Amino acid sequence: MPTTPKKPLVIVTRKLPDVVETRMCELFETRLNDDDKPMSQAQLIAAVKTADVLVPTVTDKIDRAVLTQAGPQLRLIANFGTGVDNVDLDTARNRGILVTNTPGVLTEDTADMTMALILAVPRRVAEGAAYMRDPTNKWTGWSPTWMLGHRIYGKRLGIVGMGRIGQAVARRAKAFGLQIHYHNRRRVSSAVEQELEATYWESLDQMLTRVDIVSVNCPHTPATYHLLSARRLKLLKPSAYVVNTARGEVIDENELARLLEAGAIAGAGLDVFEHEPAVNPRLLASDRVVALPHMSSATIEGRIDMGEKVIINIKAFADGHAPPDRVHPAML
Ligand code: 8YV
Repeated sequence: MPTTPKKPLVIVTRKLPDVVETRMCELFETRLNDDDKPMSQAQLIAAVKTADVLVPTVTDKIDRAVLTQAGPQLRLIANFGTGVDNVDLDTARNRGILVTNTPGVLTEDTADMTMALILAVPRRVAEGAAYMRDPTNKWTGWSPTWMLGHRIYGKRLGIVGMGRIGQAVARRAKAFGLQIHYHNRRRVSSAVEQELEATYWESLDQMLTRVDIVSVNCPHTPATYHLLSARRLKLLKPSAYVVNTARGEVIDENELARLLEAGAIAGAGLDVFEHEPAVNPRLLASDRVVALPHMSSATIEGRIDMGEKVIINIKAFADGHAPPDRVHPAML
């Protein structure tokens, strides 16, 4: 009689949408985290000692200290997320552990939220909404000189990182009348440049001196850590805005806070922070900042799509095939 292959033991570090968890439990021997409390390092180590597959998220640091404790049965880290800066990819590769992610399915949602911040900061959307909600304020009606923000139509947007999300931001921004400028390791195809009427800047420094709004849309890798360094942030015009829906680590957050306080930058729309979940209090204190709790990809549709990608990667792996979303460090 043929034997049924053993189902892999899959440990999921955070609560996922019900439909995703149900399907995972049908397909694999799955251990869930019902109370959604982030795992401690000791719990992560215990998980990698027994799991065949680990499903972590951005809140789990799967670093060298964790990976060197992994048992030989751990063969796949199926990250629930596109960014994989939470995983030490070199150590994983050296130990023969595959890493997969969930690319593509959160592009449009993240680009929508980026556009929302590009609008919200110059047009003071959060400030206006907070004013109306505050019971100590009594709105006395329209005034020609009150709540004036800045027009975005006709301004220059500088996109740092012209991958899937950067291009999706550019498409939206173009429709709002922004002129698209971008910096990327590689120039994108001329067809894409033509569609977006986008200007390529090989020099990030030069682009920063010219743009009115900067949008960070590149992954966080060793090469992009503090890409917007103190020196580069100082190149921005005092009227410029900074929007970040990628990773906090790409910007020198302390310097950003300092420049905002000094009035050397006009404002910032931030969905991500350098030391999450800690947020620099100087940023929160500034009325030039719209801060969001890392929610750019937070749609139920997106989370289910991410879960489906994770399931497809694990299923392919369990069936002896190459999972489709393998992460190759050299390609990051
Ligand atoms: C996710 C993200 O919500 O996928 C990413 O890279 O930044 C987020 O939008 C999170 O990472 C899930 O792990």
